[in-house]
Amino acid sequence: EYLMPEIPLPQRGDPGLRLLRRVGVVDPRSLDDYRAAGGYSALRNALALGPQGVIREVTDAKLMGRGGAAFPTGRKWAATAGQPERPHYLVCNADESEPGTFKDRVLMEGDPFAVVESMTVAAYATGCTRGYLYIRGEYPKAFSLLSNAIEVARERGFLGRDIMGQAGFEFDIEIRRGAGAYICGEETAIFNSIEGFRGEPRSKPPFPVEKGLFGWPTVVNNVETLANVLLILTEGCQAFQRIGTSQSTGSKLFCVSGTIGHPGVYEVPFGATLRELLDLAGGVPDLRAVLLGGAAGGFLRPDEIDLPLTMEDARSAGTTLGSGVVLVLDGTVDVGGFLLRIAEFFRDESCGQCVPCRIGTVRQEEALHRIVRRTGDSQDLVLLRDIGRVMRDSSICGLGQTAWNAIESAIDRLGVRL
Ligand code: L3W
Ligand code: SF4
Repeated sequence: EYLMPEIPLPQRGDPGLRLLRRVGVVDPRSLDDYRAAGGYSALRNALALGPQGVIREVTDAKLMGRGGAAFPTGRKWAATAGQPERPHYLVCNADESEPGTFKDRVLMEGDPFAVVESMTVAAYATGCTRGYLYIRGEYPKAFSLLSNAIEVARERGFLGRDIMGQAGFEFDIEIRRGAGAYICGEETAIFNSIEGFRGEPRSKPPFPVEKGLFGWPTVVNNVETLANVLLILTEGCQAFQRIGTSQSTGSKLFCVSGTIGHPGVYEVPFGATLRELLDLAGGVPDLRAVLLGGAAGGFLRPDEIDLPLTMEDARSAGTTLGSGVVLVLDGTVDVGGFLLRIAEFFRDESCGQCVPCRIGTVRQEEALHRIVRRTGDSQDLVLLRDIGRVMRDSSICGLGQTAWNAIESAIDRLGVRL
């Protein structure tokens, strides 16, 4: 059993912040509870709108992916729906392996029927008959609750044939569990893993929307992205867009961890500042830095925490919101040791398929170790930058391309003297 992060529910009573509205409120094993709390009204609305109508709503809501890359969901769905070949597949990416990320777990454990319903809506819009829920192996409770939700939904006519009485609408879900590899959260590595091959990323393009699982057009969406779709369909895209900013619409789940009073998952509208979020989580008297966006993200200094939390502001500040990681470091943290831990993580998790990342992550850790432990010479920093540039420019996937991000930002933006 893993420790459940504290879930404050400041969003309750606030009509704008509702991704977590059923978490801690409904019994996650009960479909009746779920329906009494609004469950399956989004799918009913989707069936009335028709597949094109659903894609239009999601596009007009300007929903962007919440797994880190912020790709427009409507564009992804339209691209898959438009592929003439059949079958189409849907994959819900519930691998959630980014260090400091635990938001999808809260949704899956607290509102598992919403995951099933949102996958069914996505399948309806994009013409998928089969969906895979790829969940990290370290989430046994979420796995059990989701397995139950799928089974119950199937028994009650919410999965299978003629779903909710809609003649000809057929869709079912299979769960696959990861086995501890971070890289299996990369969308094409998921395909290989499901197909029974080593979990190694494929080169893109072709993008999954054209050639994905088993070579067929495939939609891959993160759990939180799909949770937003339910809100768009029940509230309408106009109401959804009123929350957040003109470019970053809706609200966002942030995983606040590290040296802070009340670590946990917090839902705030896009545009709330980092300072407001830190205050909501209990504040930090002796703030040293915040790692925003995870191991692939970047550090912010204490004088930068008035940054509005939006995709566009994070980009302008040279970082990313990534998967919602807000990792707080106060004056007690050994920053050099923390960076070494990040380097060790990337060295461990590189799948080894391409040379720049396989060798680069090892050399990066070695050079950083010499610098932090003061056993090297002045050339080590030059070497570190060279390795970082090569990994960024020539690795196949995001792991190698971003393995130097946090370390570079600690040196250049935080002014950490190594
Ligand atoms: C159709 C095109 N589709 C791109 C699709 C692509 C994918 C999505 C984003 O994630 C992030 C990084 C970290 N036609 C398309 C297209 N797509 N062009 O859009 O694609 P891409 O390649 O920009 O990014 P990505 O490799 O999918 C990288 C974050 O992931 N990360 C870790 C995340 C971890 C979690 C978690 O633990 N829960 O989310 C590590 O790098 O933030 O920004 O679907 O197919 N022309
Ligand atoms: Fe594997 Fe790293 Fe290459 Fe990605 S960049 S394919 S993780 S070796």
